[in-house]
Amino acid sequence: MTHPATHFTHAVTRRPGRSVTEGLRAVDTGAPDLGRMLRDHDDYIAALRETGAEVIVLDPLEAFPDALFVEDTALCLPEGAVLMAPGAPSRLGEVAEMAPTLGALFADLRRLDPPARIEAGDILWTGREVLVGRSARTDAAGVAALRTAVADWGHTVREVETPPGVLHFKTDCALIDPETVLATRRLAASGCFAGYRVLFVPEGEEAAANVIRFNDAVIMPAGFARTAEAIAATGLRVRPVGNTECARLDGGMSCLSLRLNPRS
Ligand code: CIR
Repeated sequence: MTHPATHFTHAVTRRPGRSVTEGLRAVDTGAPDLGRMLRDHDDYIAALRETGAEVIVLDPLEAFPDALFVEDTALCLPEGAVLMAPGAPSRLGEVAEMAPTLGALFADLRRLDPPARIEAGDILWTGREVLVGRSARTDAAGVAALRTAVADWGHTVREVETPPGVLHFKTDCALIDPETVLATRRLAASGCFAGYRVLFVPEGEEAAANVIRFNDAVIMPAGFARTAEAIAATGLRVRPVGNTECARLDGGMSCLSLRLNPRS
């Protein structure tokens, strides 16, 4: 059965540029290797296309080192899209760069404005509700602004917590189907997934929690065998993609795309 929270006709991605070596990171583990990152990015796009999706590939933005992490710029819902107000000052300008692309895909494009702060990496739409994790990037005003923006589309926003030290709420969880989330124990500990089936990421593989369910596939970072096994046990096709270079910038599978069903 298809559902608009897990099934998409389109994805939007952006190629990394040379300036990606200046991208934000919590801990410096060395500059990412652009060549390897580009190869992994090609494979990511291929993985999306294998599911039947049309993938829009935008040009790099050298002025914005983190611009490949397009997910943070917008929330796409069946009724329309909402442009975010990123909490990282260096990322604010990415939103205006994304607006024309989404404006061409959605007749109803809304925007959230600073000083409210909200990045869509903190947002998980489960089909039933919109979960938003308060984090170092997303504040109460951002959550409130989103709540107002999507109310007349019939969406309920529930504020949850992104634990300290975790960049975004979705760094540590993903939707597998409308009833099931993949999550780390540290994220689920707050009880935020009461009412959902939780598939726990095996201990030591916390970096594998950021996956995307995209049509028939779950696209996940390569190198996490136990998580891959747990996901495969649900009957879904597992599609690994290398993520070593984006991981240096705290980025993963969800960060690299906007997933959507255009609505004109
Ligand atoms: C940042 O710190 O903003 C980027 N280096 C990583 C963004 C990852 N995006 C995401 O989790 N949605």
